[in-house]
Amino acid sequence: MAYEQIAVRRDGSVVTITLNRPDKLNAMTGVMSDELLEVFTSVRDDDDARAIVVTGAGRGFCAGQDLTEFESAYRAGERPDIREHLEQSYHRLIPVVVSTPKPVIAAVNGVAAGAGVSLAAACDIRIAAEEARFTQAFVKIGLIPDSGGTWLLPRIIGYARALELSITGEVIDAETALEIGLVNRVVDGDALEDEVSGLAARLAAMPTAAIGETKALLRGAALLDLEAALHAEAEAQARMGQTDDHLEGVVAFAEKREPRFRGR
Ligand code: LHQ
Repeated sequence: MAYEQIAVRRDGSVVTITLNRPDKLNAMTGVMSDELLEVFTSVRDDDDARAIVVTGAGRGFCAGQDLTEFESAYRAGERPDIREHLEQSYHRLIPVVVSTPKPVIAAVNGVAAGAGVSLAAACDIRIAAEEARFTQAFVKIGLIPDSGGTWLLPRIIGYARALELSITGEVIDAETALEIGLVNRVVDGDALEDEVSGLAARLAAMPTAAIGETKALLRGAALLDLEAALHAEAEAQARMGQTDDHLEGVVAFAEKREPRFRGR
């Protein structure tokens, strides 16, 4: 399938999605959002796709909403209906990224701004190039953090830091992002692709059904008390106990060999 604003590559069971508007730092348009939604939706049901990488072409990861999409309306003094725009794009895309039952890695190759930070935050693991920068740019144009920004960021870096970044719009570099836990690792820009493809391949070889359940449990646990979390764990563990991968894992351990997991 050919896409207009993203590129999709398959290496074995790893799917790499590249935001592909490098001249505009991969700013998000309606087309890009629809294309991402389509890939994430199709990968969800594809048993052979077992890890996903999201990255950007050129020197940006994603500069957030493409502000030129509304430019002529703004210049004419009009106030666009942002609610409708959000509901049509980010409200469909971000929950699908977050709930994808496969490991999703953001390879943050360059600047991430606004909804670009939300997209990275919706992924499970963020590996940043040294050149990466992050800004909750919304406030600089008189907006609040949308596209999940109020929900995702505090969960990753805590309330105080999320609030500070959100009300200042401060641009932070990759090292600072690492210090505050916004990214899991920072690597030399030239090493980013190898680092991420190695991690993605390792994750794709894991029991990915258990990874999907773990993601859902960790996400849901914040809303539960301990008793309810224990119950949810038992329900999921009962399902995992029935998988081929659980059997294979235990047998491989007993036989002192590497397990061969298949994601079911
Ligand atoms: C861009 C953009 C961009 C278009 C760089 N759009 N062209 C949801 C719903 C509805 C409305 C509003 O918002 C939202 C959610 C949001 O995401 S709001 C936040 C939107 N994003 C921003 O406000 C970030 C705007 N961009 C910037 O602040 C800077 O470009 C950053 C800090 C990202 C990077 O700065 P530089 O490295 O200095 O690059 P640059 O500014 O020179 O940009 C390079 C090119 O990319 C340039 O185009 P040009 O044709 O002049 O070379 C920019 O115009 C274009 N670009 N961001 N969001």
